[in-house]
Parts: sequence; C-alpha cells; structure tokens
Amino acid sequence: MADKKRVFSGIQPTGGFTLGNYLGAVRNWGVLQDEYKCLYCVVDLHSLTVRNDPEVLKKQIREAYAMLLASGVDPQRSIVFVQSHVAQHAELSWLLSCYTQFGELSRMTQFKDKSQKHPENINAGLFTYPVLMAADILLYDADLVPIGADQKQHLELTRDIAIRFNGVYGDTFVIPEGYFPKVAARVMSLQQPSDKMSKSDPNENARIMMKDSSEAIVKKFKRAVTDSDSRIVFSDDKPGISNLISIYSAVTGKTTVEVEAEFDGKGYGAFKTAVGEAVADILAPIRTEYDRLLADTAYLDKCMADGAAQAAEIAAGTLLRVQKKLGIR
Ligand code: AQP
Repeated sequence: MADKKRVFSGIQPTGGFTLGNYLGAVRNWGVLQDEYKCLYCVVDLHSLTVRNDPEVLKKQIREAYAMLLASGVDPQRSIVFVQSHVAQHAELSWLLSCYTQFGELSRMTQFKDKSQKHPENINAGLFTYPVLMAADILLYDADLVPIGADQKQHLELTRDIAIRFNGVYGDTFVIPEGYFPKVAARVMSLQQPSDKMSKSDPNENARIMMKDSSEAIVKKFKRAVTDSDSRIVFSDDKPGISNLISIYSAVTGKTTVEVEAEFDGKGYGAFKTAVGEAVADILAPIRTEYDRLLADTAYLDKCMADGAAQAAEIAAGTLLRVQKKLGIR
C-alpha cells in the first residue's frame, strides 16, 4: 500500500446505476486498479439527503456493491466498502465543515439544482453534502479521484478545504486531482440532451440503466431525441447526435472522426440502432455477473466486512492525525 499512489471514488446506491455512472466513473475504477491502490465506496450516507424506504435502501446498498464488483472492481486488489460502515467519514465531515465557508457551499451548482427540483426538502445534509464528499476523499489520502464532469466543482472544493487546512496546521491532507474519462465524461439525457443523464429523471426513456435488458436499451436509443437534419456529425449545435457519438465512441473505442466516417450518409435510424446494440453488448455480461454475485449472499457479506475493516484502519489513522493538529487529542 505504501508506495502506490491512492485512488478514491464513491457512488450513491439509490436508484441503480445509469450508463452515465458507468462511462463517467465506474468503468475507470476497474482500469485504475493495475496502477494504483484503490478504495471504492458505496456512499449510502450521501443518499440520505432524499427520503428513502429503509428496506429498499438496504437492498440497494447490496445491489450497488454487487454492481461495482460486476463492473470490474476487484475486492482482492481494491478496498471496496460501504461508507456508513466506517464511522470516521461522518466525524471528519464535521471537522471539515468548520473549515468550509457558507458562501462556498451556496455556490455549488448541484445544491442549487437539487434544491430547485425538491423545494419541499432542502435539508442541511443537501447543503453540506460536498463537505462529506471532501471527508470521503481526504480520509484516504487519495491522490486521484475518478469522477464524471458533474463532480468537478465538488472536487475543487475538496482541494480548497484541504489547502486551507494545510495552510493553518501544516501538511495534513494530500491534495487530490480529478481523473476524468477522455470521452463521455458527461453523458447526457437521451430525451433532453442539454441535461445530464440522471438516475432520478422521471422519464425512463431519458436514461439507460445498467440493469435494463438489451431489448430495452436498444428501444431507448431508438427513441433518443436527435436534431433536425440527418447528418451524423459531432458539433455544439447538435447536442443529441453528439451525445450518441460520444457514447458510441466510449463503448467501441473509436474516435469521433471514425464514428462520423462509419455512419456517413447512413441516417439516424441505423446509427441509433448501432449505438443501442453496442451499449447492450457491453452491459449484458456485467448484468449476468451482477445476478450471480447478488445471489451469493455470504460472499458479498464477507467482501463488505473485509472492505470496511481495511478502510477503517486507514481512516482511523487520518482522523487521529487531524484531531492532534486541532488539539482535541
Ligand atoms: N451523466 C453522467 N455522465 C458522466 N458521469 C456521471 N456520473 C453521474 N452521472 C453522470 C458520475 O457517476 C459517479 C457517481 O455519481 P453519484 O453517486 O454522485 O450519483 P449521480 O448518478 O450523480 O446521481 P444523480 O444521477 O445526479 O442523481 P439524481 O438523479 O438524484 O440527480 C460520479 O463520479 C458522477 O460524476
């Protein structure tokens, strides 16, 4: 563990994973395991900012954990755990909140978006969410954080908090860098390409879920909103087609130019079917492995317990370091 650089990232368990979660974040998690010591976390505390049925949430935490493993995260090589199983996350979050300004949190776009979407439940947790995220990352001295582009602002805030703390108390935290995919860092809605693909989108056709059947995936791509002409080119004034090109490029490894050449003169129908089939092909084996893992209750329980124990050991060391700096130990 000592020599390898560290990677940390997390994902909320509620609502299942979208193709955006996969291409923007989770797919990279598996890849990074060769080079780095990785810690991956199902961030269940983060999902409490919205109301959840406890029984459903319990199930979703296991499903999210199984989906990470099915997507290539290897619990033998990485530390894979559930956030609430490691008490230090919440504790460091409080300490860091005293080093975070109200104004900084007020500027977070996710807070603004979510409070607009859910005016009936603008809770303090929604507001301080980025501080908990900072605690998640800083607890493990992460050098690199593989996330989608929508989380860039939160990572910047994490860096600001860490730099501020280090400035006052001397070197305490590692300052993390973001790691973003070259293509599909922001997968957009299939129905409203100006918005990001989001798991809570009320329109099911707007999002591809990793658990969707291959038929459903192809059907959703066929219904995807495109643009008024029929040219398959990547450009700012063609957000629908550009989103599909990015997705196709991410799943096939072809460049944008290669994709444009492949579908030159072929029309939207053929292109949308090809994108749907390519996505369905990469998600199908993941789904099969997911079903197998989910049925293996004992294995999942053991992985979760081992992951939490390993994470807690590191987290306890970091927290003690911070407490000493603050004079509370
Ligand atoms: N559309 C996306 N494109 C690329 N990356 C994405 N990520 C999320 N959506 C996209 C990345 O996935 C990781 C985990 O995200 P999260 O747990 O913060 O949850 P979420 O999916 O971002 O939740 P939603 O969809 O935002 O929830 P609702 O529907 O409530 O609005 C992160 O690395 C994120 O960047």
